[in-house]
Formats: sequence, C-alpha cells, structure tokens
Amino acid sequence: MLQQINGHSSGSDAQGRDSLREDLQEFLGGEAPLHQLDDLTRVNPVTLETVLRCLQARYMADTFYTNAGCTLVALNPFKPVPQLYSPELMREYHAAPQPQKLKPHIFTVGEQTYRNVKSLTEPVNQSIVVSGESGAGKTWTSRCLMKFYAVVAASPTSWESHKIAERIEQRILNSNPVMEAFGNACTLRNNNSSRFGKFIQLQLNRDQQMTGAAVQTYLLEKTRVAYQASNERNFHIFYQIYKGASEDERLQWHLPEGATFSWLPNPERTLEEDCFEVTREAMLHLGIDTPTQNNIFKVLAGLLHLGNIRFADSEDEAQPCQLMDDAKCSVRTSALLLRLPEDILLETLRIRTIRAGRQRQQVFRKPCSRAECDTRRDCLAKLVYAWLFDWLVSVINSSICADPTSWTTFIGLLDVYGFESFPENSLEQLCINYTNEKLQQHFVAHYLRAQQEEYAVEGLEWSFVNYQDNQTCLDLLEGSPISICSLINEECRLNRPSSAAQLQTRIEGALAGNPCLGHNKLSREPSFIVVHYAGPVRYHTEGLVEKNKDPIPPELTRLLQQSQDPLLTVLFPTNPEEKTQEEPSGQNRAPVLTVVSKFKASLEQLLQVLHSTTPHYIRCIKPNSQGQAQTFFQEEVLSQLEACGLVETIHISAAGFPIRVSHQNFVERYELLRRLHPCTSSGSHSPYPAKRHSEWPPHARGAILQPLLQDILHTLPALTQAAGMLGDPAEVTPAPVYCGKT
Ligand code: AOV
Ligand code: MG
Repeated sequence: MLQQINGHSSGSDAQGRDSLREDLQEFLGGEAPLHQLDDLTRVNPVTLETVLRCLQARYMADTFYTNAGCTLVALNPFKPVPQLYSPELMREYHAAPQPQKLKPHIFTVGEQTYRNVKSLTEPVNQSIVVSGESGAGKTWTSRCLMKFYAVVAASPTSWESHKIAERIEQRILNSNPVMEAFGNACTLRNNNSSRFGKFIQLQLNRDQQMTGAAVQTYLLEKTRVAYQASNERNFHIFYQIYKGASEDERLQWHLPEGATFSWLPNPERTLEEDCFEVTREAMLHLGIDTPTQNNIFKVLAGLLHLGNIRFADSEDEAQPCQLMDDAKCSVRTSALLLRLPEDILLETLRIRTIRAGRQRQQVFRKPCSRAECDTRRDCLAKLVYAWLFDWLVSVINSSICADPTSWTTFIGLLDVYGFESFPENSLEQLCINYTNEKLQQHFVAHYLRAQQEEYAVEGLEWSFVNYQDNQTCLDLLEGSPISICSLINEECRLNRPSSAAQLQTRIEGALAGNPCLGHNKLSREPSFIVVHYAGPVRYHTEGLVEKNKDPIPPELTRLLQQSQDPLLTVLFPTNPEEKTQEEPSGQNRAPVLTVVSKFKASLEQLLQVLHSTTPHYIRCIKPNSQGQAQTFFQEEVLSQLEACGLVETIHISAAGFPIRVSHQNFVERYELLRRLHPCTSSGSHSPYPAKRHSEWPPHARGAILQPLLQDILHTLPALTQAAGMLGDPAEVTPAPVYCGKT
C-alpha cells in the first residue's frame, strides 16, 4: 500500500523517521537497513515497491544518490547540501583507487567517465545523459559535474599559479550563469526551468586536462519573450535588469522603478536566479565587456517597451489600426532603445507588404488587423531575442572553445528540458517531450535492448527481461509515412487555411490505430493526447501550425537592418541573405523549413553524437512537485520510476555484466595473459580454440571467453606478479566481465 510520508526536522519527527526505517527494514525481511543499500540491485526482491521504499528510506536519511546498476538515481534534496559538492570531496572521488566503492555520487559517474577516456580498453569519447522530469535536478547535476571536471581535469599549472590555465575552467563554468540568465525561466514546475536544450562538450588533451569546451543548444522557447502562461515568468534576464539596474542605468534604459511591463509578469516574486551581478561578472569573464553588456541590456529594455505597445481595432479595414493612448510613449521609447526610426517601426507593425508578379516587383501594402499587429510585434521581439541568444552562444563558444589540435577526446554533458505537462501544452511541449522520448529510446536501445540481444547472439545463458519500449510513441510522433510531425508539417507545406479542429480531426483520423494516441473525450478545445512514456499529455492544436511555420515577415528583418544600434547591426547585417525568410506568396511553394523539421534534424545529430560515445546515465527524480525538502510523495516518485524503466534496468544490471569490453579491445589487452595461462599456452591441450579470438564466430565469443576470463581472473594476481607486465591489478575488477563484440 502506498502512502505519503512527509518528514520534517523536529525531534519527534526524527524519531518517527527512525521507526519508519525499522518498518521498512522489516518489510524487506530484516536485511541491511534500507537506507544503507547503496545499490538497488541489492534490494530483494526487486520490485517497484521495494525500490521505492529503499529510495524513500535513503531520502529521509539525507542520502540522495543510489546506484541502480548502470545508472545512478539522483533524488532532488530541495535544500542546500554544500558538503556534498565540496572540492575536497571531488578530489576524494578523483583520488580513490576504486571510486565505485565510495558512496554513490554523481562524482563516481564523473570519475568513471573521466577514467574511461584514458582507459586503454575504451579510449573513446564519453557522454553523461542526465534525464528526469522538469524540476528533477538535471541542470543542477550537470553544473556540479562541470565543477567536478574543472577541479579534477584542471591543468597542473592552474593549481599552482591559478593563472592562465584556470581561466579556461573558470570561463567554462561562467557559461552557466549567462546561459541560465538568458535561457531559463520560472515555470509552474521549476523556478529555474531550462527553456533550451544543451549539450556541452568538455574537451580534453592527451594528458586529460580540460583545454576547452563547446556548447550546442537546442530550440530555445522563444515564444516566452512575448507570452508567459499564468503564474509563469519571462526569461530571468529581464527581471535581472529590471531589479538590478543602477539609478544611472534605469535612466539610460528607461526602466523607472515601479514601471509595469506586460511582458514582465510576477516581478514581485524574488528568485535566487534574479542575480544581475552574477550574470554581469560571468559575462565579463567570458570576454563580453561592459559597453557590450550595456548594449545588450538596452536592447532587452527596448523589447520590454515594445511589449507595452497596444493597438485598437480599426473601424475601417483600409486604415491601419490606431495606437492605444498609452502606447505612443512605448513606441517612442522602444524605437529609441532599439535605435530604429519610430515611424518605420510603427508602419512595419501595422502594414503588411506583399510582393507579387514574376520579378516580385509589384508591391502592395495592406493594413493589418489588430490581431495581426500584435503578432508582428511579438514576432519582432522573438526574432531579436532568438538571434541575441544564438549570438551569445557563439560568443561563449569562441571564448571557451579550444583549438582543435589541442584536444583529443571529450566528455559530453547533456542537459535538456525535462518532460513537462501543463494545463495548456503546445508546440514547445511537443518538442520538449519528443526530445525526452528520443533520449528514453536511446537508453532503451543502448542498454535494455541491445545488451540483451547481444547476450543472445553470443550464446550466453540469459532469461530475457521485458521492458517498456517507447517505439510506438515515437512512431506516433515521428514515424513514417504518417506521424504527428509529418501531419503538422504537411499543413505548413500546403499553406492552406485550416482550423485547429481540422488538425485534430486529421491527426485522430490518420493515426487512430496507434495505441499511444489517447482517447480525446473531455476537452472542448481542439486538441489531441499523446501517451508518452512519462504520462499522457494533451496538446492544443490552436496555433500549432502557425508556430511550426514560424513565419518571419521580411519587413521585420528589413526594419532591424535599419537599426543604428551596434549590437542589432551585428545581429541583422544589411546583406543577410541566409537570414531572411521571404513571406510565401501564391507562387512561392518551396518546401518550408518548419520548426519541427529543423528540430528533428538537430535531434538526430545529437543522437548521432551520443551513439558515437560511451554513454553514462543519471536519472534525476523529483521527490515532490512542491519543491520541499524532506518530503517524499510515493505516488509521484512511483510514476517517475515506472516511466524510466528503473526496475527493468536493475534486473538487467543485477543479472548482467557490469563491465563490458569490446572483443577486439579485450583480445588486444589480455592476449598476453592468454598465452601465459597454462591451459592456453600448451597448444593442443588447450580447452580453447587455437585460432585468434577475432576469428571465432560471434556466437562462440561470449560462451568461450567467459570461462577463459574466469580462469584468467583467477590466476591474474599471480600472473601479474610473475610477468610484471601489467599495470595496476586493481584496474581489473573480479566481477562478472562480459567481453563481447561491441
Ligand atoms: P531540471 O533542470 O531537471 O528542470 P533543476 O536542476 O533546475 O531541474 O533543479 C530544480 C531545483 O531543484 C533547483 O533550482 C534547486 O533548487 C533544486 N535542486 C536540484 N538538485 C539539487 C541538489 N543536488 N541540491 C540542492 N538543490 C537541488 V527543467 O530545466 O525544468 O527540466 O526544464
Ligand atoms: Mg534544467
């Protein structure tokens, strides 16, 4: 029976927790206290309920990390635990001969990954995939891992002199506050929610020192600049300038104290993330000097004023909409801050230019409706913000990226937006949840499926563990020939007027056979439901196609090209052929590059990179959705455990081989031992085939290598001593080792 346990820190509660621990221990038959079970493979029996209880006991005992075979489960403490992330502890994990013998920690994963890079048997790039739902702790975890590498992979000079070498590590760390200020926002699920995906490649030289890094970002949720759902906020940076500007800056940026901005909801809420000084300092370290910073903030203030421009309905369709009384000042201030001609700004927002004719030489001017004016205003803001964000990422990259000749391997850290479901979900959530489905599939394919299939191919004794495959959901989202993505793209391609209800009907009609398309009965608004691996989500179809098209009226780009502002001049140069997207006219039916198609392509690229690395997984779990410390809601955690297939992972890890070395690497490294071994060195008496290992048929490799390996491990200490030819014997763990053909 599941129940909610809400512990607090008073004395009586502490006693309560102790008795809870005893109860739980009894539940598992009086074995080691539950909170001391560092690896969930040791829970007996392994069921959702026992795993849940073990995690709960550990959480209540302030133990936030637990191994689950090949993955690490990270429970969000929702309170500061500084001792858990101290540089001393980082060094302890780094120096440990066998870090996996220490308490489970993200540093164990960090160190293992770091050692794998240099390991003779696996000298390949590594990646750490941090997953979990929104607010589970992914960004926090990847930030801590970056700090870990900044300590353990620092070049020796940085320890001594703290000069040149330190700068690169510090610069890499400084990219976090800047990217979070511009790319994170407070949502209903998380006060510091990442509104973009991030893959950071930490570049290491032959001596395993971090020489640089490169950041790749994925689909910023730019709609947030001009629209914030109820009780949510805009990107942190807007609040930072609004609250943190000095008197002088307030004057320069036209941000008087107490001014209200419609794109700045809930400014009264104080968030830790509103720390302007930290952002400025970090920008400075990254080489963005104070005048450039001021320029950026001035443009952002211009966007806030742009958001206050309001139009009134026009009574005569042939006439442009009038400005609301209080909006005139906003137009003036916005134009001033963005250094745009005020009249052209206003005209661009209110009048659409249509080019027609063969050479597109005929130009028609059509006044926009009030709704169209609003859309153009929002589009202008999104355009500026998205380009500014991309520009910042490129500046960061040029500041932290190492010369390609100075690094040989990398460790990639993936921190994307977590699975989310809001009262209203649109294209942004569809892309976010699609990303999470792809990552879950990567895990399923790499670990749950591939490993078991490989055991079967190699003839190893193995009873297949069933797992939840999310392929059906991915078929629904991206499958061929028809999927939700293809249907939304098709609407954009046809460029036909189509209502939200029609889109719903098309999706439900074409994909009715897919069990992951949920039954859509209750909603009055046009929508469809996708049953994701992490739960069902209802997506509203209103505005979906338009968002997917993401049209940028060419007049807006032309307007920005007229700006006298130095930053906007860089973002929108006068001859930006590749940047302008001409408005599709009747004759222009070229394939539209939609948001979904671009996003899908970038996701494929990301997965290719991940596939080329050895992945490590950290599963972040959110113990409660209120963000409270010492509070563990079983139902909420249970659904997260189910969604990520943790129990199946534990089963496979417990029964499988924790160490997996490719056949080729194994043979190359241990061939000598095979020859030294009495059984294998005596030719015809050997129980093992005389041929080279690489010539053995695949089905024989596992079956034959396994006993050979057991023999080798048995005699390894003596052989090592005698031959004196291997390095540290501790490198070889006498645990089940699988040396297959991967
Ligand atoms: P997310 O990255 O997984 O959500 P965050 O990493 O932003 O989640 O974590 C959410 C909040 O939980 C943080 O702002 C911290 O307050 C707290 N937190 C997380 N991990 C720890 C920790 N180890 N110690 C202390 N507090 C922690 V999202 O980006 O919304 O998917 O999109
Ligand atoms: Mg995040």
